[in-house]
Amino acid sequence: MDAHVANEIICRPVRPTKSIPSLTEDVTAGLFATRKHLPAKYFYDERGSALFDQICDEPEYYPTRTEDALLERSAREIIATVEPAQIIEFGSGMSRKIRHLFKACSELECYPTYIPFDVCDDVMIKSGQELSGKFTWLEVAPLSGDYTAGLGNLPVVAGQNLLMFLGGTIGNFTEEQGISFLHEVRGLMSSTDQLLLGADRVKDPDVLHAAYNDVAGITAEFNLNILDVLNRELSADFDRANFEHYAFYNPEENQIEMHLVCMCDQEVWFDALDRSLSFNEGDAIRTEISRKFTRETLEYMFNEAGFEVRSHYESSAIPFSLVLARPR
Ligand code: SAH
Ligand code: AVI
Repeated sequence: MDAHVANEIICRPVRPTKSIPSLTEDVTAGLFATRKHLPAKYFYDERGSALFDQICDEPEYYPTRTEDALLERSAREIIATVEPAQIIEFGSGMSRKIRHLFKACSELECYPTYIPFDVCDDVMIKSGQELSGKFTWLEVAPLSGDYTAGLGNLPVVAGQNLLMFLGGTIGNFTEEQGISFLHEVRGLMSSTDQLLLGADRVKDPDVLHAAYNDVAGITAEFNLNILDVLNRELSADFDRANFEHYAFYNPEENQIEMHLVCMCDQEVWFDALDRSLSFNEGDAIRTEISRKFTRETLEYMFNEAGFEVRSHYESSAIPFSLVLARPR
């Protein structure tokens, strides 16, 4: 794996410490199963990342602006508490909200290195260039890779790290996966490191439903883009006109479930797999879960993963949580 360099922002690949399934293995295990599903990480090619960025600006998609406001309000307190030498952010995407922390860093004369860690190099390069233009003291050192492939090769500095996982992305894991990921993060940390986690909360189902069914159809486009990823990466011949975006809130599981529903009987050919897949009208592929937490389920997750909550910043009008936690 080579480093990806653009205008002085160098994305360094992280060596995996665990073996994880390849796209071919994920598709074989997920799409050829009785209940068809795909891991959500495959949404995020360059176009998928740009579409997610557009979703963040849709009026119905409250998480980004709600978390942004929480970060703006709490940034000084967080930086003054942690005084980080490094900020490592998992699934950093466009790194938009972090500007509040860097503004607080400038004011408090604390100058951490920023280490975004994402599967999508393009977004890290673009956002790294923007951030280092705005904060001239900032060194941006992106890491490129899959955070489920093990965190053993991250460049943590003893006792001075702020680790971040924002946007509610923890909700894209099952409960078991989320606890296991946070437990692994906990294993990297010494007693003075801290974790800042953004998690979406249970709320009015209509508000949740609208957020994943924006009238402009950007979320639908984001969902369908995963078929283009499969067409490109596995030389498949999905016709996206034969699928529809379907997202709903499941109140029993406290989660949004996003699907692509097949609108007719069809065969899809995967050249790279040398096999085809039959779909019947009405078959669905589950492409994402987005779990919504209560205060109790959040506390349970932190407790199971070996953390104690230090500060819990919450918004009341539209519930969302930003939690600063430290190893217990
Ligand atoms: N944190 C940002 C972006 C959230 S979108 C925000 O709050 O707005 C989720 C991000 O996680 C995307 O940028 C995607 O590329 C990244 N991502 C998803 N799965 C990943 C994985 N397994 N490893 C690394 N990055 C991943
Ligand atoms: C990245 N993640 C937190 C988003 C979410 O809300 O679960 C992804 C997303 N899917 C549809 N819209 C946004």
